[in-house]
Amino acid sequence: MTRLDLGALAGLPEGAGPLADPRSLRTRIVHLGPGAFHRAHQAVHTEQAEALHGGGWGIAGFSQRGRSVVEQLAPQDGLYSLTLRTPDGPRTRVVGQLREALHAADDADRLRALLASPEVTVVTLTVTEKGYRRAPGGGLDTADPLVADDLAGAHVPGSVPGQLAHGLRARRVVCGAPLSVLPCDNMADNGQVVARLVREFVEASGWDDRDTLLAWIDEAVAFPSTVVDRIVPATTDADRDAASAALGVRDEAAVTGEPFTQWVLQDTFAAARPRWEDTGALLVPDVAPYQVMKLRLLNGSHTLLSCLGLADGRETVADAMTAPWAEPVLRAYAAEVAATLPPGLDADGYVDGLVDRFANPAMRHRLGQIATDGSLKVPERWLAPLRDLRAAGREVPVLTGAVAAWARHTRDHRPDDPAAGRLRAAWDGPADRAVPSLLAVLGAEDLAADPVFVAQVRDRIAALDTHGPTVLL
Ligand code: CS2
Repeated sequence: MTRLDLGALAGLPEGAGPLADPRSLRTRIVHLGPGAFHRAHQAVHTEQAEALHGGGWGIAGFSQRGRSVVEQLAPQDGLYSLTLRTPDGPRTRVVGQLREALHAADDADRLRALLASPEVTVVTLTVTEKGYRRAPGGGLDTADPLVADDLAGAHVPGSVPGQLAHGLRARRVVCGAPLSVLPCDNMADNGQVVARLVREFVEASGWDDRDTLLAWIDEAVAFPSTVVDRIVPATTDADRDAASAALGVRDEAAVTGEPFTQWVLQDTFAAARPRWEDTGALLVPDVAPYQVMKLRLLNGSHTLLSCLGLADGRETVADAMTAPWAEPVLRAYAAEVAATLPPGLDADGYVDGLVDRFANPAMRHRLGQIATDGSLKVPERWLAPLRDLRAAGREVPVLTGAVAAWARHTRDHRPDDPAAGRLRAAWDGPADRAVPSLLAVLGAEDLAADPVFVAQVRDRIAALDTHGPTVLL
């Protein structure tokens, strides 16, 4: 089978081509981390805006670590297909908005040149929680080896804060044109988080122009916060085969996702952007209400389902949802957390939607994928509401059980987590120190120092060991 590329577009089945002609685009957006999620979400909204209004909003995607995404996309001229798993069966079509598939280190000069170009007015990021290189307190982790190398003057910046800071430094000198930097990862206040990391990088850089650069960033660079939502499982060989069969050409870069999509953007842009609001995205003054609802209800439920489901021998979210404990546990979790959401949100309706989305039998979203990097996800998803509720004097039985479920997961599996070594060490040390040590890995020294909470978590671990997930009810 020949490979998908620009030359193959004319031969695609009816309705399977890009919404906008890829040849009419130029690079106006730089994206860091062009993995499956970006390709199934922001790139698709951008293509829809392009089809409606033009503008030539092509994207240059820069992979951060591995090279497989570049190897899949570059021979295909950046083209790939998105298969939506709708209730009426899969729908596959090619998306053409990604015009350059590059690597941040191999193509560092191109990255810097694009960030300095006045043609580029938007930078988006999906680099996962760990890609931001934050220390547990939230600031730049200067002890992270990539950050430390960058601060020591590495010629090619390896960390995301380093790449952004170098790019902005070049931009100020080359054109000084305003720019918007939009993180699209699951973190509260993600815009402010990135603004702080970039500033701290510049402050620590030792560059002689750092004060001028910081003043220019304040004036010319916006960091809108965003909330992104679409369930996008890691692509499997079977997905690639099915997409290729539907297209009649081989697609090594195929992605799949659910039909649902949400994008909420803080309306504080500094420069031109695609009209995403005409593609269903919401532009609002403050994304926080949407952010807490999504992080705490959707992502929090996901993490809970992954810990409980893997312990129950389940493989995917949909498979876990067929367990008798799953929906009652999700609803009990949501009922506890809902008290921490801003007033006026329809939490019940949101949870009904989640139950349907999670149960979609056409989606094969592996629990093991969600369980990765738990030490960075748990604080955002569970500890923020847990602290809010405890501060209000409320009981938190389900969240305590959730923390216990995660603790068991770190005990019984070898987690794929940047803190894997410290998690293992917590269990290899004295038994009575295991729970406080795990909480310390989460950056929750306050909870680790609370003997009542520690005893409750320990009790719930034992209860889960004996009785399974229904102890959360
Ligand atoms: C998931 C998210 O892997 C995870 O941690 O909770 O990737 C989730 O599928 C997306 O945020 C949905 O928008």
